[in-house]
Amino acid sequence: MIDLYMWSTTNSRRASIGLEEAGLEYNVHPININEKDQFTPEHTARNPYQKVPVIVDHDGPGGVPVTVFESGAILLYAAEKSGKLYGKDAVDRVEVQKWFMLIMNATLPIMGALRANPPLLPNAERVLGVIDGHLADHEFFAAEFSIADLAFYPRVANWSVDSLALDKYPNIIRWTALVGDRPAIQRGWAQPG
Ligand SMILES: N[C@@H](CCC(=O)N[C@@H](CS)C(=O)NCC(=O)O)C(=O)O
Repeated sequence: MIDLYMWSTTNSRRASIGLEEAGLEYNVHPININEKDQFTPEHTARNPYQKVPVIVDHDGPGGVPVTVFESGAILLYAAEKSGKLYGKDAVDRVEVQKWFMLIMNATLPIMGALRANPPLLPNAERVLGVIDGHLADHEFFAAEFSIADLAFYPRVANWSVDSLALDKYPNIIRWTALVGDRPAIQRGWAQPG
């Protein structure tokens, strides 16, 4: 069984939708970051960076318990453990990896910093233009729904910075609706309940 420590945040829901789509069972433990629950000694032992989400898999590789922090690492872990969400073959896995890295390394940090740092707008528009162009002729980032889709969805589903209107990106809008219709996404998005 997996324990998921999360709050009702974009990064946390990346983990809950990932576990749902992977078909892995998990128990949710709310960590109320408004009440500073992330700074308790118990949570600091799980994640020295004192953030959510974190998972503890009591049946990790070889039956050894493991703790995973960082939502991207949790997606990779869920894909490895389930054998799902990581491309339909070795070639497609390279597609998943490219888009997953572009999203985690370039897209999310820029979008996340935009509210506090408005001059980043051209950078955000540039990378979103690349993603919109890719989604113009791809249903998902790779041949099948994957961790690349899971990485991006929480950011755009929860977007609220006025300077950047996502309706300039019709393919991202179409893709967001398609992903949001998936029952597993809806179950994960409803967490922590
Ligand atoms: N890169 C991390 C970011 C995690 C993160 O920033 N979590 C926020 C909630 S969305 C948090 O725990 N904030 C509490 C704090 O910074 O004290 C990830 O993807 O997991």
